[in-house]
Amino acid sequence: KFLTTNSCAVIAAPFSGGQPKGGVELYKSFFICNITNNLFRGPPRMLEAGLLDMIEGLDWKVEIQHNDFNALEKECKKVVDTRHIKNASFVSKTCQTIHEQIKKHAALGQMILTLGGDHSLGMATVSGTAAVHKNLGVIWVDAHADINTVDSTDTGNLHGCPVSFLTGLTGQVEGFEWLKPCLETNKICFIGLRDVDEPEKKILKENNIKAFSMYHVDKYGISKVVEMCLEYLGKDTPIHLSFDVDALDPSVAPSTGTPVRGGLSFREGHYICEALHESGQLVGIDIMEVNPALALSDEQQIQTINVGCSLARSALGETLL
Ligand code: 6HN
Ligand code: MN
Ligand code: MN
Ligand code: MN
Repeated sequence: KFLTTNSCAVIAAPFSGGQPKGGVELYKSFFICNITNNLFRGPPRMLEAGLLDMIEGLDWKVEIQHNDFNALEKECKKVVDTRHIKNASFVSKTCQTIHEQIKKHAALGQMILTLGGDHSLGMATVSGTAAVHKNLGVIWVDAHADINTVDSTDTGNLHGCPVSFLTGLTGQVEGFEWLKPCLETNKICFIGLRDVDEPEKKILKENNIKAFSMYHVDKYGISKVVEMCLEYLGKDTPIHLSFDVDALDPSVAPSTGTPVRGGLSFREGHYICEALHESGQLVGIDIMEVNPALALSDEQQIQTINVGCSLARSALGETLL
């Protein structure tokens, strides 16, 4: 009811500037992975696995937007970031680019699927859909709350901060003037949390933010948790799903930058995607932090790429029957 086409814009965002580990960004493989004909890593590996055909098979028209941020990265390296947050200019410029792309596609009434890349890209994806879909609600599936402010972050990695930028909790940050607060703190729900920094806990409490940790998933079951999220956000709310694959248990999605034990099962993760598809309220989907370069084996790598693809398919309407 919020989309006016059956077209899905797939935004490939090979970007790792929001955190220190390479691999979520690379198009070309230089070392690692000896699986056959392996030309791609990072998000493009999900494309290589045939994701676009799979999406077409679900009766979507697909439009793909490729990106290459290598030149931008070199340019940004020359800028000295004075603040303690890392790669601020590179993150800001990349996110601004992706934000514009998403805004354009969302304005055409298309579904947006963004393949990350690290989760600092959430600044771009949520602000992009929010620019078109008024009163946007967000379901942020993650082991982490990603709500550190520029003052509270102890790592300085911007993938731990996107939610505070989107909500304006961090205040206007120099160099991020393009990004205006676009998400009310009562329009976001977290699912899967289990590694939340102390200052983040305080921020969540003080702002009364809806958050379901793994404790709540165990306590209520995933179907009840998703139901409570949908009820909380409301039926008239377009929804953006930002799925960090580290929400899944490391046994399900091992190849990611900040794995935390005790996560969602394969089915719990997919259930979230299926239920949100069923709601008819989805306007944007992020599959973030798939990092094939961190796999300890080809098996782990393929497993994580495949789970990224299947989460996307579930959110786009793949059914089991
Ligand atoms: N992610 N809270 C930690 C930090 O560095 O601020 C971890 C953030 C992880 C972010 O997984 O998208
Ligand atoms: Mn995240
Ligand atoms: Mn995370
Ligand atoms: Mn931490």
